[in-house]
Amino acid sequence: MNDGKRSLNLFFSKNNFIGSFNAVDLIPNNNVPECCFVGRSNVGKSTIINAITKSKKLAKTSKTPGRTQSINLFKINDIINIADMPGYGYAKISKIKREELSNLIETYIVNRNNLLQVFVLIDCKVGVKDVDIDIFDSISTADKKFSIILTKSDKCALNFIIEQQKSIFSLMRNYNKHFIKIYSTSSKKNLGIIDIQKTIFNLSTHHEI
Ligand SMILES: Nc1nc2c(ncn2[C@@H]2O[C@H](COP(=O)(O)OP(=O)(O)O)[C@@H](O)[C@H]2O)c(=O)[nH]1
Ligand SMILES: [Mg+2]
Repeated sequence: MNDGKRSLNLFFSKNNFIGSFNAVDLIPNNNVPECCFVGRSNVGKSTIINAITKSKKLAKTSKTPGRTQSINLFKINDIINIADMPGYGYAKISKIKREELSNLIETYIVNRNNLLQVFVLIDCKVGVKDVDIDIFDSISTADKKFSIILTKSDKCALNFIIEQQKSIFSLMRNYNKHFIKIYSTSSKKNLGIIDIQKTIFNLSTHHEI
């Protein structure tokens, strides 16, 4: 097991930043399998990408919500891309900017043909909000697969996490064609990160584009 862990870490430690894009047409590497991390602003998208790649600053993290306003693309081991998406649902940016960002996210989900899986991050303490449901709807309409990652589990008691999972599972009955599974994670405590690594690793090897 430890060896598996070490080789996964080695796999993910070979990574590079491809670029930052504010239009889907501009994103290169559309022949490489890709997964993306979406979720509300400040939910922990960039932090989990750093936890997965075992790097401190591959993806820029921030205490201030609403910072990332473009799609940041990373390549892992030359064989799979990870996209760090702009956060949605942040109230303190203008309505126009908010709409621009949700259009960018939606266009990406619909048109990015090499996108194999979407990870939707949900803050364990906060749970699912209407803006998250909009994203589940967009992903299903685009006929893409998604999994849910509960983040910041270090902030919640185990019972609370279990209740949160139960309520999400019952909501997911509406999405059974596209929903895959729920992961419970803490980037801070390195919990559940290896399960995401395994999934991404498998995507990189068993893909069809
Ligand atoms: N306690 C705790 N805080 C976290 C965790 N992951 C991220 N954070 C914090 O949440 C804030 C937002 O994280 P960030 O990755 O920038 O969120 P993003 O906007 O979704 O990319 C930062 O202050 C992080 O340190 C976690 O697992 N546990
Ligand atoms: Mg971010």
